Order: sequence, then C-alpha cells, then structure tokens
Amino acid sequence: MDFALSEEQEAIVDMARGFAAQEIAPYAQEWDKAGEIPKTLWPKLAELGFGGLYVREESGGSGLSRLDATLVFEALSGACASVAGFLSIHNMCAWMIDSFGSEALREERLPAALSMESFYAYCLTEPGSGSDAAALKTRAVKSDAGYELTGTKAFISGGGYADAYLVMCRTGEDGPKGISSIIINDGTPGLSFGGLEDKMGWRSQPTRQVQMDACAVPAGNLLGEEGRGFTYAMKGLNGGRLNISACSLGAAQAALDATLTYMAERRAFGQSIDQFQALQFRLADMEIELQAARVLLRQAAWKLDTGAPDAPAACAMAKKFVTEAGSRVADQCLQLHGGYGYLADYGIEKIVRDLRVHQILEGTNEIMRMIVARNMVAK
Ligand code: FAD
Ligand code: 2MC
Repeated sequence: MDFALSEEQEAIVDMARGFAAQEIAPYAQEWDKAGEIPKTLWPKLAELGFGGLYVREESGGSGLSRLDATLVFEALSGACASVAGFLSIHNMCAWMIDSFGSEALREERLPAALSMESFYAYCLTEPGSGSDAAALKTRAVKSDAGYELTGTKAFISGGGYADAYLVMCRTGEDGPKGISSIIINDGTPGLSFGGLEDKMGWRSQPTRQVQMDACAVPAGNLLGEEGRGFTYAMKGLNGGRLNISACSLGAAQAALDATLTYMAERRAFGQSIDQFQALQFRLADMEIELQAARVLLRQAAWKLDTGAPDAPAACAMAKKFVTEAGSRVADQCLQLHGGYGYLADYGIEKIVRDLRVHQILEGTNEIMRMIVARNMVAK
C-alpha cells in the first residue's frame, strides 16, 4: 500500500492547478454573478483531456483511473467548485456513452463530447421523484423511427445550456427494470425548458426543468439496452459521487489555505490571530478532518477502480463524509475571517454557498446512509 501520489499523478495535479489558477480563478466571482460559464471554457479543458477523464483511451478519452479523476476535480475546485461540479456531470455522461453505448453511438457522440463542442447534461430527477429515482414517470414510446419522449425533468444542471441531454425514461414496467437511457439533442422539436432556478450556490451554472413533449429521437439514441438505463445511471453516479466529494475537498482546502494566510496577517489584542490557541485547535481539527476525508475518498476511488464489490457503498460513504467535512471546514473558515468572511471579495462565502448543495445532489446524504446501511445489513 502506497499513500504517495506517483510522478504522473503529481503532474496531473500541477496541470489542473495551473489551468484553474489561470483560466478559472480570476473569473469565478464574475461567472457566479452573471449566472453563466462561457462555453469557450470547455474546449480549453478538453485540450487537457478533461472532457473524458475516464473514458477509455481506445475511445479517444484520457483513460485515467477514478482516483486520478478525483485529483483533477480536487485541483479545479480550488478555483471554483461550481465549474468543477458541472464538468463532472459532463464526464459522467461521456463515461456512460463509452461504457454502455453501441459502437455506432460511441462513434457518433464521443468525438464532440470529448472535445467538449457538445456539452452533456444528466437527467434523472423529476418534479415528483428525486431520492426515489426509480419512480420516474418520463415515458419513451416506441415509434417507427425510434422513440417519442414525454415528461419533465427537474433541477437539471445545464438545462437550456447543454447541447445534449442524457435522459432516464420509462420504456417498460414500473420500477428500475422499466427504465432506459436515451439521448435528446438540443433543438429537438418538443424540447423546452423551465425558468432559471434562483439558487444559493452553484450559481454560475444554469439549473432548469427540462420538458419533453413528444420529442422524437432515432432508435440509435438509445444507450445500450432497453430496461438497463437505471443501472447505467447508478453506475454513472458512483463516479459522480466521488467527483462531487473531490469538489468539496478541493474547495474546503482552498478555504483553509486562505484562512491560514489571513490569520497570519490579521491582528487582535496585540498579536496575529493565528497565535490564539483556541483558534489553532480549530485549525488542527480542520486539517485532521480534511486529511481523513482525502484518505476515505481515495480509498473509495481505489475500490471503484479495482471493481471491489462494495465500491458503490464506499462511494456513498465517501460522499456523505467528505461533503459534510468540506462544508463544516468552509463554514469555520468563514467564521475565522470575521466579518470579512461574509463579504464576497474574500471568496469564502461563495465556497460555503457552493458546497452546501453537495449534501443534496447526486443522491442526498440520507440516501448515502441508506446505501451504506443496506450494504451492511446484506452482509
Ligand atoms: P426528496 O427525494 O423529495 O427528499 C426530501 C428529503 O427527504 C431529503 O432530505 C431526503 O434525503 C429525504 N429522504 C427521501 N427519502 C428518504 C429515505 N428513504 N430515508 C431517509 N430520508 C429520505 N438531478 C439530475 O437528475 N440532474 C442534475 O443535473 C441535477 N442537478 C441538480 C442541481 C442542483 C443545484 C440541485 C439542488 C439538484 C440537482 N439535481 C439534479 C436533483 C438532485 O439530485 C435531487 O434534488 C436530490 O436527489 C433529492 O431529490 P429531491 O430534491 O426530490 O428530494
Ligand atoms: N451502483 C451500481 N448499481 C446500482 C447502484 C449503484 N450505486 N444503485 C443501485 N444499483 C442497481 C441495483 O444493484 C439494482 O440492480 P439489480 O436489480 O440488477 O440488482 C438496481 O440498480 C435497482 O436498485 P435498488 O433495488 O437498490 O433500487 P431502489 O429503488 O430500492 O433504490 C436508490 C435505489 C435509492 C439507491 C437510488 O434510487 C438512488 O441512488 N437514489 C438517489 C437518486 C440520485 O442519486 N439522484 C441524483 C440525480 S443526478 C444529480 O443530482 C446531479 C447533480 C447530476
């Protein structure tokens, strides 16, 4: 067992950090206020191979391990967790197309997905079903040409912004086994979007409902086999949950680093505030929490990489632990900045806002406990 990063992994981290410092950090506040990330950012990330981090090399992807991918998301989140989280969703879709799509679908879809000329959104949640995802109602009816999709997806990251939507929909019976995954291109007749959701965090990326009214798509837009879509969606989320954890970790680490610098400069009662032992203990607690979170996350990624049977539970465990640790640390960092922490200029309040939703999306942390507990009880 080796806890050190390899030279290659160090190089990946340096590359992602360098890019984030130059191309994301200077604009993160501006995009947060504007509510939009310029689409020109994505091809630049794709040039580094970040459009398909764990898409296989033979399919044109970067072929990195899940652990390597967490390093990238951790590094990018040091600049902006919202941008990194959005990139993770696209990566989840690209991986699903590579892993479960037919050769024809891969050839048709992957080049533009990997170059990020096509940005993908992942559509599982509906207004009436979030945690109970297998209760979804969006229906795909078979037609001569392919499928016609009707229904509404809620809370879609990239709704009205993405170039293509990977939609989990019902082609058969009730429950998980009646669900398929089908791709709808932007501009398909019958596809429309709800209003922009006014959110606490993740403000730089648009969240909207995605509405489908008899959207006709060719049969070739089906991912893999009919009735397997729920399993594909869940397998996609295993990686997504690792990435979201890495986003919490990277942003919380950035908040802690900024807090250390701030505390060395800020003076009260005749000394810099990093000299108060009460505050030093808080720093130590935060450091311990983030180190523990990092180890747990990397172990979960290693389990997914090595196909461990308990990998889904390990990913859920990591998401619950790391996203909660990340939010606790970010909140403490805000506190240690005093009133300045509450001001947008210092960047900490944005981290607090952005990280909060990581305890809700990609499966709430209650559902993460349910997955962990089910795995324990089944043993
Ligand atoms: P509900 O399922 O209604 O849950 C309400 C509460 O009950 C929660 O606290 C939940 O944990 C709890 N609960 C439910 N069932 C149980 C249980 N069995 N035991 C204990 N507690 C339970 N979805 C997508 O498909 N694609 C996206 O791109 C996407 N992006 C999102 C972006 C944002 C900013 C947000 C806020 C959400 C996004 N989502 C997306 C949706 C997200 O995944 C759901 O909000 C989440 O899964 C929870 O579903 P819900 O909101 O319907 O809550
Ligand atoms: N990995 C692999 N397979 C999985 C899996 C996972 N993580 N989770 C479930 N499955 C399989 C499971 O093995 C079963 O397959 P089989 O019948 O072949 O054994 C099938 O999927 C059905 O699973 P369950 O029987 O456990 O289904 P149930 O309905 O009881 O519970 C639950 C499923 C609650 C775990 C699932 O609905 C869930 O994860 N809910 C949370 C929803 C969620 O995460 N939404 C995120 C939306 S995306 C988002 O927020 C973004 C920002 C992009």
